[in-house]
Amino acid sequence: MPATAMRPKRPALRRLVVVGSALILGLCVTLVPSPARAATASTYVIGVGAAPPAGQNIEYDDFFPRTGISVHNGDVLDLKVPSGASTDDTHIPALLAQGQTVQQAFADPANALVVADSDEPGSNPLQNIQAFSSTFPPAGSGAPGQCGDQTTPCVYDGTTLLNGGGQSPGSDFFVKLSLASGFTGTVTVVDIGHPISDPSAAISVVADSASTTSQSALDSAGAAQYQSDTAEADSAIAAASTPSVTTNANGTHNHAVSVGASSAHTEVMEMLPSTIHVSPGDTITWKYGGTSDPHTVQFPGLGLQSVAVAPFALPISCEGTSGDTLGNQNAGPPTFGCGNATPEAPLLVGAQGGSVIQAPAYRLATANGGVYDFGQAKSYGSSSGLRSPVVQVVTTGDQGGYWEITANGGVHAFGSAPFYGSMAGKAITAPIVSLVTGPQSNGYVLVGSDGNTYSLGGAPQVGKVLPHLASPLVGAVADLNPNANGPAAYAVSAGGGVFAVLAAIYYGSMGGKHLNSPMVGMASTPDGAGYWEVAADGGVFSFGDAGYYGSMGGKHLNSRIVGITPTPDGGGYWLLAADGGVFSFGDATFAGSMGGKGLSSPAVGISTAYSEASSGVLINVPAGNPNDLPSRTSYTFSFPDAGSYSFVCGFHQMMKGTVVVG
Ligand SMILES: [Cu+2]
Repeated sequence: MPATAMRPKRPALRRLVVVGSALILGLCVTLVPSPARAATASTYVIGVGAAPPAGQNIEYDDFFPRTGISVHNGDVLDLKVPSGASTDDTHIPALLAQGQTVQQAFADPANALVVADSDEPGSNPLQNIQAFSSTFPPAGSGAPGQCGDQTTPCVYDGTTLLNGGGQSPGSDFFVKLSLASGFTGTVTVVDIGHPISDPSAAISVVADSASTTSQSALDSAGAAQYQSDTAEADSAIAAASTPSVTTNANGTHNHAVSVGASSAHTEVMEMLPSTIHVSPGDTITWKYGGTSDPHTVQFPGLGLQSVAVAPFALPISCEGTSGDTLGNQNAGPPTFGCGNATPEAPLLVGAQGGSVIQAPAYRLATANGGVYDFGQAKSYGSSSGLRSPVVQVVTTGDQGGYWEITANGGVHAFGSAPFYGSMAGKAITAPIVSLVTGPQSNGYVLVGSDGNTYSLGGAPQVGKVLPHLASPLVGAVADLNPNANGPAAYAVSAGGGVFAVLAAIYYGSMGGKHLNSPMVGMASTPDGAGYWEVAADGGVFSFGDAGYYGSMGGKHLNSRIVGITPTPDGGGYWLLAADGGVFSFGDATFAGSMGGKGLSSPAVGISTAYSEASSGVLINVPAGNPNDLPSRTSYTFSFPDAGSYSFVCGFHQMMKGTVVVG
C-alpha cells in the first residue's frame, strides 16, 4: 500500500529513515553463513522490495530472493526493506500460518487494507486499518510488549499469521522461527500490502542435520532476480509508452495512455508516457496499468494544492468506540497521530470536479463590487451598493466560488465560498487589504494595512504581523507549501517588505531597497517555496523558487498595476491594471480584459481560475479480495483549449506528466 501524497507525509518519512539508518549500522556485524548443525541461531536477510535503478520509479513487489532459501528452525529472518526503495512504497511482510494459502490470507477480511466503517455505515472506506495499526509489531519500536527489532525479534510458531505491519524503506522486521521441535517444511512470506498471489517467498526449514543457504548465496540469487525483475519492468514500460489513438464520433481523437504499468513482480510508478501531445478538442483516456496500488489522475499536477480533489476526504480522524477524534494531520502515515487507534482516512473514490480541462484564466473585481470573469472562470454573482470599496477577490480552493473583501472588513461570499463572518461594522484599526485562507481551512484571516489581523471561523489566531511597520501592508497571501508545519501566510508592505507569518519561510524581499514605485501586491508559488512582489509601475520581483517571466516595469502603462496572480503550475502570472487591463507572462495565456472598456470603478483584484479535477481512485480489485473498494480502471478527460496541463497521481507524487494541447 502506498504512503500518501497528502501534505502530512514528510515528517513521518523522516522519522522512519532515521530509524532505518540506525538499524543498518547495527547489522553490519551479523550475517555469518550457517554451517550444518549450527549450534547458535543465524540471521538471514531477505529483501522486501528493492531500490530501483537511478532515474526509474519501479516498485518491486517481490522478495529477494523468493526461492532457494533453506534455514534451520530457531534461525532469525530479517525481512528488510532497502533504504533506497521507493519512498512512496510501503510493504507489509507477513508469515502465513502453517496450512494457510496465499489466497486464503488475502481473502481474510482481517488482512484487508480498506474496509467498511463499522460505526458510520455508508461512509467511505477506511484505509490501513490493520496494516498500520500499532497493535501489530512495528519493527524497531522497542516498546514493551512489541517485537520485530533485532534485540526482540517477533516469534513465529506457525499457528497464526504473523503480520509485520507497514514497513517503509530502511525498515527491518526480525522474526525468530520457533516451530515445533523437529519441524521441517515450508514457511511462506507474503506482502499483504500488495495482495497479488505471486510473489511470495518460500522458506524451507530443513533438518538440523541438513545444510542451510549461505547469506552470500541468498544475496547473489537476490541480485539475479533483481536483474530479471527490472527487465520485466522495462518491457512493461516499453509496452505502455505509446498512446493508442482512435477517432471519436465527432472527428477528434482519443489517446489511450497508461497510469503506471506492471509485470509479475513489479509495478511501475510512472505516467506512461509522461508527456502526451494532442490537438484541441481531443480526449485522453487514462487506463489503470498497475496491479495492486491505487492511482488517480489529478489536474493541476502539484498545482495550487487545493484538497478538493485529494484522494483522501480530509481531515483524517482516529476511529473510536464512542465517536471519532481528529487525528494529527501533520503526523503522517502510518499513525496520523492516532496512537493505538486506527487512522480513519476515507477515500474519495469517485471522480471529482468534472472531466473538461480548460486553459487557466482569471476573474477581476472592481472597487464597486463588479466581478468580471474570463476564460473558464464562472460567474457566481457580485456585490453592489457597497458602503466600502472592494479591495480584493479570492477564489475558493474548490474553484466553485469566491469572496469579495471590502476595506471596512466586509466579506461577501459567492458560489461555494463559505461565510465565516466579517468585520463590517466592528472595530478595526486600519483598512483591510486582504483575506487569507488555506485549502483545508475552515475559516479565514482578514489582514489590515497596519498589520493587525482578524481571524474568523476556525482560522488560527495570527496577532499582529509585525509590531512596527515602516510602511502599510498592501496585500497578503496563503503559503501553499505542502510541507509547512501548519498554516502559513505572507504579507507585503508598500515599501517592499515581505513578512512570513506562522509557519511560512522567508525567501527575501525588496524591503529596504530602492523602489521606483510602491509595492501593491504579491503572489506565492503553487508549491509555497517562493513568491513574487509586484509594484504599481508593473515591476515584478521574484524570490525563492518563483521564476521571473517578465514585467511591465519601464514600459508605458495607461494606469497603475494593482495586482498579480499566478498560473496553477507557477510557470507564469497575470498582472492587473486599475483600468482593467491584464498583462500575461510566462505560461499565462491572455483570456481578455476590461482595458479600454471604460470601467466605471477601478479594478482592484485578480484571482486565478483553473480546472481542478480528479479521475478518482483507479484500481483493479480482483474477485474475492476483501478490500472494500470498487474496481474502476479508466477515466477520460477532454481538452478543448491549447496549452500545457500538468497532472499527478494523488497517492504517488512521482507519478506525474504533462498534456500538451496545440
Ligand atoms: Cu499512484
